[in-house]
Amino acid sequence: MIPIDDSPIVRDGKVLILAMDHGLEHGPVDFEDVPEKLDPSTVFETATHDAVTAMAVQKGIAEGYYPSYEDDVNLLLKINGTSNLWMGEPDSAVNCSVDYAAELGADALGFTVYGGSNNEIEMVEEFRDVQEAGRDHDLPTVMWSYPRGQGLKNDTKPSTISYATRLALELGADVAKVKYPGSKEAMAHAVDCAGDMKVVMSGGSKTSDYEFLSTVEAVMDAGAKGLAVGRNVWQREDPTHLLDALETVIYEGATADAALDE
Ligand code: FBP
Repeated sequence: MIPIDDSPIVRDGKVLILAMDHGLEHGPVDFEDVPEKLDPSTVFETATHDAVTAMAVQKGIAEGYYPSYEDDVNLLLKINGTSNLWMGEPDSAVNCSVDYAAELGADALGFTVYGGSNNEIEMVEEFRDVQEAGRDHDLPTVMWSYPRGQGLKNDTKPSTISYATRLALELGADVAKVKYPGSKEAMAHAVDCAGDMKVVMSGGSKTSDYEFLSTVEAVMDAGAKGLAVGRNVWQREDPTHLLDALETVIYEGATADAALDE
């Protein structure tokens, strides 16, 4: 097993994953204000920024577009996913094998687990297969650890996010991607619950530069190791400007104010 810090998806112990699986998870609605981003090449171009340690996509996007970027971008292959057309209890179809992800050039695997869903048992069993096959291929696994389901009314409350990070640690994830629990203190507790596993924040819907960078600053102060972000980067007119600022906050410990002054 390769230490996670030696993985290409980690830079100086930190992680900045650019996610673009929204066409599956949310549908074309996320591209309404940025129709040019429907072309995955545009987001792969953004992912060539030095701040980005990996780009997270589904199999079809990797097959079609990654060959042109494999020298410049690390690939995080998302192994499962669900569309917004699915109206049932939270679940996520496994749509790619780990062997095939490795063949496509993946540097890491991504897998969603909806703890608390009525489908949790099956999802965790599927995660077991993916995590163990990942070990065989020396591919770390990033868990999108998103507790949700009919029994969970608030999926970002502090105790839920702490449970999400702990669950990921105990199931063998290398990195847990969780929603922001609303405060630095709550994030610090979620990080404590994760032991030595890396915790990164999920980006969420687009906010202002300052609001987003301030939240990232709080999350880094809380001991998190970075971000897995989509819309807050690629829905911007100038993603590079925000990535420049994120680079200083994540890797150099700059404040949001300082990062925006540069
Ligand atoms: P954002 O930064 O745009 O929120 O993306 C992170 C992400 O986890 C994506 O990988 C995924 O498509 C989406 O959020 C799923 O979010 P949700 O299930 O909460 O709608």
